[in-house]
Amino acid sequence: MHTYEQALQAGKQFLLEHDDYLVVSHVQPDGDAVSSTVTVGWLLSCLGKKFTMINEGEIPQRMRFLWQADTIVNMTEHPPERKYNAIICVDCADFARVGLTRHYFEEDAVILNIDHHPTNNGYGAVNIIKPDAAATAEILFELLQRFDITWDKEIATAVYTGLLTDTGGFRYANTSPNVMAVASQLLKHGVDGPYLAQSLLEELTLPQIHILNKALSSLQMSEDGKIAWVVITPEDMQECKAANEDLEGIVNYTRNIRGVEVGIFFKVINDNAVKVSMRSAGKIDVAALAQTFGGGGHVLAAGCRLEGKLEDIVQNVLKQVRAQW
Ligand SMILES: [Mn+2]
Repeated sequence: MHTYEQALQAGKQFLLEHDDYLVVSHVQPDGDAVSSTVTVGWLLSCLGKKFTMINEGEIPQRMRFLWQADTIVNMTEHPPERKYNAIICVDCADFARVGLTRHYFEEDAVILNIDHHPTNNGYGAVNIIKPDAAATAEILFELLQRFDITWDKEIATAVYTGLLTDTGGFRYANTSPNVMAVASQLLKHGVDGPYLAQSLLEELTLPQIHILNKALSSLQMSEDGKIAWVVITPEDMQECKAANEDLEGIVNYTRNIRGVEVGIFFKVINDNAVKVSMRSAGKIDVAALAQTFGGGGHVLAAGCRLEGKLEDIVQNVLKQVRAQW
């Protein structure tokens, strides 16, 4: 049987036997994606390896303080000039999540796939997948333990950032005893927990406040009070000078209303496409719901993208949600 420990050893081997690595994470990177990218980069630099860190798009401003995060190549600004043969994918549930960075991969490239999504299909030549890990950063902590390296505040901060953001500040159900044990180790290396919580989870930019205001003004509830939803249009985005990263967390307000079972955020992309984010209070499996629309995610947090007019999509989604009980 292929155990987790064997996977970690195979991953270690992969990091030792190649060189000139490309480290990639998923499109629209979150805290875990950025922290996992720089953590692998830091480890490779300790090993004296050549490496390039890349993402399809921009790294959110609030994560750029992380070790070498400002050197992560933004692919939209730097199209591929050459290709890489040894690829390390972090926090990518399936291959498509790497987005356009795949143009940097040699056709016969070997991939090390490190991830914690239960839906990961093992697309790598070597796969380290631990579905009960709260974050990819938690797996990386365990991988780093298998190397003879000296921890410092910077790398501990990077790993902690992934744990902090993917557990919603150590609050979600994935906050296991192991998460707290790892966080405890990282704090001993000098991580400033309150500062990270403030800058990564609490602090809001002015565009964020304005777009949140717009979203909350659009709030609607079903008659029985079990479904709540908000809508954001491209005009709202423009008016508030908001970027996609400013929308993070908005959907939670709908689900957090007392009595609500499913909260939904409809983000109008254009006249014929809407991005739908769903959150469940626990009774409804929104991943299954999203799958019926061609999307996916976790049981309590999922999403999909639908073609059509906003009004039709809202009615269709509400109908499907109601069909769940
Ligand atoms: Mn993650």
